[in-house]
Amino acid sequence: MNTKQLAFALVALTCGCTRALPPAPYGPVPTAAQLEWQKMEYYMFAHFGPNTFTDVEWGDGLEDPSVFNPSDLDCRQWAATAAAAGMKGIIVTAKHHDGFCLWPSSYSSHTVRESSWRNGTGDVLAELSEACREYGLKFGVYLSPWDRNHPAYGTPEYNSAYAGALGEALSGYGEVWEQWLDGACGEGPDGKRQVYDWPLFFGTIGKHQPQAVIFSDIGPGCRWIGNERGVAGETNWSRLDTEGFAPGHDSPGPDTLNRGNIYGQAWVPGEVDVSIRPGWFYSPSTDTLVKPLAALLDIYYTSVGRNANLLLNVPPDRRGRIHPADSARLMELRAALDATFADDLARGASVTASSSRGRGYEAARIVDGDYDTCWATDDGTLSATLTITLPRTVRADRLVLQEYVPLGQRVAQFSVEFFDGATWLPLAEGTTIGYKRILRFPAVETDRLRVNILRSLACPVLNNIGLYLSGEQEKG
Ligand code: FUL
Repeated sequence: MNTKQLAFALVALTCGCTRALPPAPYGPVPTAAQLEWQKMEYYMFAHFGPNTFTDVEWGDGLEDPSVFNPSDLDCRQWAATAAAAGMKGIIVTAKHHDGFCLWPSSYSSHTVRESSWRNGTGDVLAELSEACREYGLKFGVYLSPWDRNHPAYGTPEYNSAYAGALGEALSGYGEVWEQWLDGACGEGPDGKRQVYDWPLFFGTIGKHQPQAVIFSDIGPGCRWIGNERGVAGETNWSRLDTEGFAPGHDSPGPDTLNRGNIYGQAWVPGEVDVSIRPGWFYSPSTDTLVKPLAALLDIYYTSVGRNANLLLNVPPDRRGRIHPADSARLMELRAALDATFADDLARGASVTASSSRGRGYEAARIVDGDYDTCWATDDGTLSATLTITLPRTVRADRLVLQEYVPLGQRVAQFSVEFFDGATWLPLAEGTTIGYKRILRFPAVETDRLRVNILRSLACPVLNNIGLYLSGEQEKG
């Protein structure tokens, strides 16, 4: 250190303006692609294929490919609907269990090429990927490993055919941000047994789309949440122990997938997949059974509100368009969420903490609207209280908490209190926070809140608190 540097260091020390050392990461942390994926929060699933026309959920692969014949396919309408709904991407069933490929795959004879749609010249993946680009949406593909049509299914050759099909879907249509590999197999005790070559499949994805987040029961990019009801665990760790497990029958039980593992060795955040209708595929019989707004709001709060992403299935109809009943409901959901989250009542609040790491990690960082600034305590401090004093008394019924997950997930227990003008009263409590936790409670009037971090596995690092009043409840 020269004299000038020494003088600078001394001045910095005396005026206390040296930045505190950043907290070390705790446990596994997200890759850049996983973090970007997590920030997307909400996107569309599109189940589309022969089942759309035959009223079945699991086609047996023996269906005549000519049944696939959308009368007026318009993938730009899917994309426009998703974008207007505030969704950030679309994942399409490029190949479901019936083996039918929505692109003219050279590894199958059960594809759009064999259908009567556009005399066999159509390609849904080409149109949808193009529409997603036009509307600024990410594009993802689902290719079911279980295949009820492919003649080689049940033999080692199937693995190379499946990897070949994957390679086509992942190299022909631009960027694929999420690859969906479901674990279903309904072959039954006397059915065909396929030993999947997962390393080959993952290698194929890595070769063509190294940034793609891979969904399966156990990741590695993101994991199934253990049910199709739209409900992540109230406790939901983004860590999972995957050693010794495989997607499908060999995955951990649904309860584990629902909650993750507190000390899991891998970063595998949860994704909630659920359909807006009773089935995954379109059927005219469900036109009147699109989930009501209240059910979709519940799903939003038990997915995005519980540290998981929401993959909401909106199945295109027999024309090849999103049905008006579904799009109307999506717009209602968007309006309700916008009405709730447009105005952060905690913006401009003053925040103090029972403990803070020092310069650069002050409590005020959690209300500055910047994702990458945070409040943190000293390394040894595993519990702390944040007191949020609002600029004025407000009415509120939603609280958003966010941990800065680029440094791992830490908080295991917390509570929230509010000041009712005379005394502090309990408002909410919970276990994990993670990337985002949204607490719903009956509306209160208050000008002060306390967030008590009661148990953290390492020093807590929070980057955001938001307070809101939902439009829904105000309407009564
Ligand atoms: C499951 C499938 O069996 C269902 O048909 C649906 O595609 C769902 C999203 O995944 O594994």
